[in-house]
This record gives sequence, structure tokens and C-alpha cells, in this order.
Amino acid sequence: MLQGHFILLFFVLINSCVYCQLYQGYAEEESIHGNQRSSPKGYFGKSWRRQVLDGDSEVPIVTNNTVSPTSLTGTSSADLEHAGKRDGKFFSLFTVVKFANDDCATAANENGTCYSAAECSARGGVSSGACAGGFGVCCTFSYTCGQTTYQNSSYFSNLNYPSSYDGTGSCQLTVNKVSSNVCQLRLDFFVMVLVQPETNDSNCNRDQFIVTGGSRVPAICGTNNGQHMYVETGLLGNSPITLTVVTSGTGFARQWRIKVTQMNCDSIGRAPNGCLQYYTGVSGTIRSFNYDGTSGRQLSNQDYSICIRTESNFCSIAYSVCTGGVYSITGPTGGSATAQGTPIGALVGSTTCNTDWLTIPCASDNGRAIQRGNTVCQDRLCGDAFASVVQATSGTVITSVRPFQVTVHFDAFEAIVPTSVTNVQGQFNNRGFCLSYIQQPCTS
Ligand SMILES: *[C@@H]1O[C@H](CO)[C@@H](O)[C@H](O)[C@H]1NC(C)=O
Ligand SMILES: *[C@@H]1O[C@H](CO)[C@@H](O)[C@H](O)[C@H]1NC(C)=O
Ligand SMILES: *[C@@H]1O[C@H](CO)[C@@H](O)[C@H](O)[C@H]1NC(C)=O
Ligand SMILES: *[C@@H]1O[C@H](CO)[C@@H](O)[C@H](O)[C@H]1NC(C)=O
Ligand SMILES: [Ca+2]
Repeated sequence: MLQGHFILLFFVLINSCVYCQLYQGYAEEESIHGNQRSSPKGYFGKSWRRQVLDGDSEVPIVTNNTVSPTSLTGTSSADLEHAGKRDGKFFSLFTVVKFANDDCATAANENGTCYSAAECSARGGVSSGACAGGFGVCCTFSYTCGQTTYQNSSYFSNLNYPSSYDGTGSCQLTVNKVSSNVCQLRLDFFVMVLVQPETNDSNCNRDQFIVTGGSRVPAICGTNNGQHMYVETGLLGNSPITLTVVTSGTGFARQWRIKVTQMNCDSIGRAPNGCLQYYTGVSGTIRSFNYDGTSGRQLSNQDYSICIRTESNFCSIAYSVCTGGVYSITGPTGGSATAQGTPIGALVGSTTCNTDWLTIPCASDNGRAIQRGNTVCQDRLCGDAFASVVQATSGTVITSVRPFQVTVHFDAFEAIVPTSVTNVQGQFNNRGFCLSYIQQPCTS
């Protein structure tokens, strides 16, 4: 359609303007990637049929001879050549600006996709702010309950977002692959505030965020702003993935806005198989779902892996509790409904850690298989202090087993244990974990 307009415009110009006879409708093309302009692709005055590649947009603009292409952005050797032409025999009547459909920042500082204004509205997007040097609009695609998306980088929000939602319902977004080469979805929870888990066993029995149609994803609830998940869609078949937010009962202001990015099978940003969460970078922070250093409780029924990309020239990784953060995944013992019992410290091994634990392969306090007290490294860690040896306080845990991975196993119970019962495996008021990681350079 755009091209139709373009050709029409071209003829109108040719038939009505004096230059056109003279210069034979000389047109040129500018390429812009994001805000960077690359070399003009060359003149195409003789070639009237052109292909617009998927992933690109084109905007025809009418120019005078007074408009300098160098005013778009920067200069390049192509510009000099261009300027020479303009000053010499030829000058342009109009230009077709071509740009990639890259990420852009909207006026509200969300990530959008750069499209021409016409494409943005044709695809059902909302434009907010300019991109591609002003030739495109930063376009976002927002969906809410009961809708279906066929669009990469879609946002799924509660009804009337940014207002909150308070009620009972099941709100679903159906996500179709944009191409058969999509293997994963990345879900970014910019805002994710649901009812907290119930207080007996910390199960999500009122509200839940669930994913169906792809790889197994734990149901979550509570507050999960800033968390993310990868969902495997499978290469074969084009069956959609469904994102569902179940809300139950009134008296709580829910709010969510989830970005859904489709990942190509061969994308370098793709998470390795089996990783619900995937982090890159030499250092960072990993947290359990519904983590909140003061009030959030660890969610029960969680089984998933957090993977960290091994950066080049790094051979091991050190984890420690985040500054000002908490770590409590089992313990303390002897809790009651109202009082915390005695802290149990760090516990290790599969005999002790048999309800809720983290698996960090060959975790040790020194990065070697034999650690303090001549004990061997441990795979399973639990308790209310984070260490690879049994001790009262948290320490640093190092492993050189690659790929770097922390596997979470939280069972279905967080019993408030009656005082009459001996609480062998204290599971009371657990808050989950926040761990900082730093990759350690290889030493020869
Ligand atoms: C064309 O040039 C005139 C001045 O010669 C200028 O006022 C006008 O804005 C220009 N039009 C475009 C589309 O650049
Ligand atoms: C936008 O994308 C960048 C990188 O892709 C990311 O770091 C940032 O958090 C995103 N922000 C929003 C609001 O989407
Ligand atoms: C929590 O435990 C109490 C006491 O056993 C029970 O009465 C109540 O129904 C339980 N609540 C839930 C949500 O399981
Ligand atoms: C979806 O958009 C992201 C950028 O936001 C891009 O990295 C990814 O390749 C796109 N996916 C597909 C299937 O084109
Ligand atoms: Ca538990």
C-alpha cells in the first residue's frame, strides 16, 4: 500500500513538475537503522518495483533541493558522494527512507518497535514518540483479557491498566508465533502484583499467573515486578501459548503488564533449554518469585532452573546473599503461628535438605571439591543461612561447574507447625532468596 502511494506520488510529480522531465524522476533511498543512517542503497530510478523486506519499513518523503540528507544524521562517505551529485548535475525530488523495525523507547519509556505511522496503525499498535530520525513512530502493541496477538513485543495488561483490577476472573492472552522459526517466549513482568499466597502453606490459592501450551512453568502469585520467564514453544507446530491471570475475590488491587518477546530458534539471546530464567553479564542478582526482603513469602510448588551465561574468560561463579537481602528457604524450627523459632543456619546435603532446597552443583566455600573441615562440596543447600558448610551465618558459595545454574525446589508445604509437633524440617515464614553472583576469571 505504501509502495502504491509512493509510485502514485512519483507519477504525480513527474507529470506535474518541471524538474521531472529534466531529471527523469530521480529518486534515491536512505537507509536508517534505529537512529543510525547507513549508506544509501543506491539509485533506483530505473527500477520501479522494489521489495520491502519483512522487518523493514519505508516512508516516502517529498524533498526540495534545499533539504540536505546530511541533516538526518551524521555524515559518511556516501553523504559526500551524494552531496556532490546534488551540487552537480542531479538533485533529488524525493527520498524513500528505509529503516529496520528495531526496538525504540516510547514517550512513556517503554520498549516499542519502530514502524512507519501507517504500519503501526495497520497492525493495531499505538504510536508514542518518534524513532528512525523522526521517520518512524515508536509503536507498542497492548492487549488485555480475551485477546490474541500475532505480534512480537506485545504487552499483556490487566483491564484498564494502568488502573488496577479488583475482582474475580480469568484473563487470558493467546500468543501466536510470529513465524515458524520461533522457539521461545520471553516474558518480562514489568508490573506483576497479585494476591499473596495463603499463609498456611504459601500456595497460590487465590490468584495465579499460569502459562499453558509451552514448557512447564510454575504458577506464581504475589509481587513479581522485574522478574522474567522463558517459555519453550517447541519448534514443531504452531499451537499458541496462553498466558492466564486468575484472580479470585475482591479487596485487592491487582495490576500487571507483561512484555511478551518472541525469540527465534537461532537467536543468540535465547535461553538454553530447561532454563526458566536466564541471566547474562559478569555480575547480577537472582531472586525467588514473590521475593521481598521484608514481607514477601517464598512460594510453594516451585521447580525450575535459573541459568547464568558463562561470560568469556570466566571459569567459576561466586554467590552470596544480596546486600540487605534475606535468605530463608527452610527453617527455623519450633515456629508457631505468631512467633519465629530459633534460626537453624545453613544446612547441606540431601538427607537434611529434603523439603525445600537449592541445587548448586559442587558448591563449596573455596571453589574446590574439598572445602573447609575437609568436607566435600555439596549440591544441595537449605536452611536460613546461605553457605556450603553447616554454619550459623551466611557466606560465599563458589562453584566452577558450568553451565552456571541454580535449581530451585520448593515443596507443597510451609506448615505452621503446632507446638505439639516436633518440627524436624522447619518450614515457617520462609522468605525465599536474593543472591548476588559474580563470575570469577579463569586462572591458569
Ligand atoms: C521546500 O523549500 C522551501 C524553501 O525553498 C521551504 O520553505 C519548505 O519547507 C521546503 N519543503 C520541504 C518539504 O522541505
Ligand atoms: C527496554 O529494552 C532494554 C534492552 O532490550 C532493557 O534493558 C530495558 O529494560 C527495556 N525497558 C523497557 C521499559 O521495556
Ligand atoms: C490453614 O490452616 C488452618 C488450621 O489447620 C485451617 O483451618 C485453614 O483452613 C487453613 N487454610 C488454608 C487456606 O489452607
Ligand atoms: C522480537 O523482537 C526482539 C526485539 O525486541 C528481537 O530481538 C527478536 O528477534 C524478535 N523476534 C522475532 C521472531 O522476530
Ligand atoms: Ca516448603
